[in-house]
Amino acid sequence: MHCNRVSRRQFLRSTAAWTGGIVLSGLTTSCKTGLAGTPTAHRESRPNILFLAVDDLRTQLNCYGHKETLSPAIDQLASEGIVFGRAYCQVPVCGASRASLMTGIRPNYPARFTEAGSRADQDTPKAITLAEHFKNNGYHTISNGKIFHYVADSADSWSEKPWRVYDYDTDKQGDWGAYHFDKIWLNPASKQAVNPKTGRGPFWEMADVPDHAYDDGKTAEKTIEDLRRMKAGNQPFFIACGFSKPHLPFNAPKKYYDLYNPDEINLADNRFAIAGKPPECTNSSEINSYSLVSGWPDKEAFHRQARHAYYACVSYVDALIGKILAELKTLDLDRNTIIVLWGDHGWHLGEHNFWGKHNTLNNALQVPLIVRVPGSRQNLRTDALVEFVDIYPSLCEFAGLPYPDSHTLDGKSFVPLLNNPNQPWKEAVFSQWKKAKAVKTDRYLYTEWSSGSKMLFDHLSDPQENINIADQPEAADTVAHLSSLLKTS
Ligand SMILES: [Ca+2]
Repeated sequence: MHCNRVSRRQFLRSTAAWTGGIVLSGLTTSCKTGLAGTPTAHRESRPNILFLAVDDLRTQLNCYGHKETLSPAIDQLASEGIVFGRAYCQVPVCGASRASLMTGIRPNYPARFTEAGSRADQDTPKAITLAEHFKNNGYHTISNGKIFHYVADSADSWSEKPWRVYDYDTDKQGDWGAYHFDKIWLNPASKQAVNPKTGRGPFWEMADVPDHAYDDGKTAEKTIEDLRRMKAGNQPFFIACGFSKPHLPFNAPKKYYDLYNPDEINLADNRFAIAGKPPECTNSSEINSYSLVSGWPDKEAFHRQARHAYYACVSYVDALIGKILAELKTLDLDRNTIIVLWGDHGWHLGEHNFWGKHNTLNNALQVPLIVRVPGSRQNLRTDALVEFVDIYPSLCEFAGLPYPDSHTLDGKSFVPLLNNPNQPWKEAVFSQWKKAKAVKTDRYLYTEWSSGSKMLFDHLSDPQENINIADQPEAADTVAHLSSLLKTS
């Protein structure tokens, strides 16, 4: 097991502690702020948490080396904090990934965290979620937009009823388009192009509207209002703000599309099948539930349009994040607020002619993760392997909270990496997708299916994952080692 079991006493004796802006990692000190669990926690004794989730955002950001994507606000955040260059989600689908992250518990197919609609309160009913743990320790916790997949999941984690522009309590799988059609697609032309099988509109649109016309703009405004409201009080806060873009459909205000010249958008240069790909490794069919996916003059035109639309949504969300971070600074809350930004899983943008998530290729598993801690060193980057189950224990350590009593956290706090980003760290991180188990090490990404199929990529010689070398005789020892690692996960 990859657990990091630490008793409350051990934790308080050896953890880092929040000291009003400086992370003291590795010091042998008691928690300076005293025992956690006091419902009267004071603002100055605990850092606030601003928890920014971005749906379906892969590392398609300027600060991750994708220079063609315009993400100035996130890049600025990255320059003030630490970029995790090799962070991995536990499950490449919304609900399961979020449920795992918010409980700090790994998926275990088929028992828990396997589906798009997985719920933490159903799969792990006894677990205290990350937000609930902060609430129980004196924080005022707020959920805006998409944090859990369903707004009703673990709703008692929050001090206030979790907020969304439209209440998804009644949302059922498959009727998203019909249910919210007039709210999601704002361009009148989109309503004329409906996929007859699903009732959904186009996979992309641009409408000449202000930021707040789409849901994410309203979610940002609500979050800014909450920051102002929390500023007036003395209670530390944990505000989670979950944006729904760049999840399909790629709908964003026109001005974000206009940031890009479509003729200059580069396409994936490996738009071909993986050599030796097991049949179990498949493309996502999600984009096909929308309209305007077919009928393009050629494949390149479709690839270019889909990338353009994804980039526009990234820039839209980036601008909204910029507004929130500007308000945080205006309110002088930035000096004692820890910011965590994450995308819930990766996405394919035409590599191998794949679009979307739902497999164990690196593009579906690798995620953006950026953390800014006031008073900590800035402009850091680490290539240490970290995974989403590490976020729960890390935030406990940042805030000087003990780990929850309800369950064992499967992750390991990455707080020490802020002091030394290059130190030896985890040998491997683990992901699952249905009957596939995957392990990522420094050099390799290996997947094993319950059917016996295997897939191995050497990221040193083949970072694009174009050739599955699992069956090559010279890879036998590597496969045996990685397979043994999987059995420990
Ligand atoms: Ca997602």
